[in-house]
Amino acid sequence: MWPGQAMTLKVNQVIHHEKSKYQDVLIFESSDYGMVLVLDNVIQCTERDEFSYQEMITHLAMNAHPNPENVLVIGGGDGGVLREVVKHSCVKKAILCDIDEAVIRLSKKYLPGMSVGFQHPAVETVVGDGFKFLADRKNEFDVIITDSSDPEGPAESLFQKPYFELLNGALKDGGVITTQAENQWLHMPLIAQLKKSCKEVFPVVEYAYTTIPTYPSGQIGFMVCCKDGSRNVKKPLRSWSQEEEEKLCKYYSKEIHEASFVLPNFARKALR
Ligand code: AAT
Repeated sequence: MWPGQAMTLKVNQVIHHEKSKYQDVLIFESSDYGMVLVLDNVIQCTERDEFSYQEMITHLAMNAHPNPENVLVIGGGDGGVLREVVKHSCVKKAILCDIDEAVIRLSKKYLPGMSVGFQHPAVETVVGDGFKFLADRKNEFDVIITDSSDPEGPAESLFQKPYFELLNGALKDGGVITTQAENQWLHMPLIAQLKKSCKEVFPVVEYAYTTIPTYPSGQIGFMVCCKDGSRNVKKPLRSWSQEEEEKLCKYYSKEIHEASFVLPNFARKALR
């Protein structure tokens, strides 16, 4: 998905390598980025920079909702998004549905700083396909976060309109979603198509992005959508005090929330 370019990390040691039912799963210890989780040759997270992605994909949605009590995470088997979700004391239930038990099992063993999210009492874990899981869920969640791998592989269906229709149906009134929405330097046609599909389902659809050295081209975006047409998801509805925010988050702040929706002209034009 990124022709003509590659990302290299120095490997200290391969820790684990297996073919799961769905994908090639590799965990290695890098020289400078800590432990790294790789699925089908694509870096999913490193201990050094994961917080940027996990905080942003979570708090953009959570803080665009007035009172998120029931939260669903699709994908996210490393547990990092759950760790962020349960930082919000209003959360009563957080369900995670990842297709691959191997990701959950290995993250619990080798990525403790992320999988700590599974230990919270509000968390329930389901192993299964996110698309199928959503088929039976109606009017149940305040926030749904799709922390999925790229569309080539088991996550393909999570980038298409029928999936957004299922998300919409599973949300309560006023519900908010975020989804992993790729890189503006590399995937503009894909992002434009994604935005179009979301716009056919949700009245509010906005693209935001974060910086992260170990994802292709150093950035990754999110589609943030809301069922309530009058909501401005670009401004946090709720925020922590600066002191709390600095204790809880290494990347996200209320200022970054707003700034992350400001796009360079080439991207703004392509997504208009
Ligand atoms: N927070 C780490 C980042 C990820 S993990 C993506 C997860 O999505 C994986 O654990 C994978 O098993 C899961 N997944 C893939 N397809 C499905 C599906 N159909 N249903 C449920 N879970 C699924 C994302 C990194 C983004 C990388 C960007 N290049």
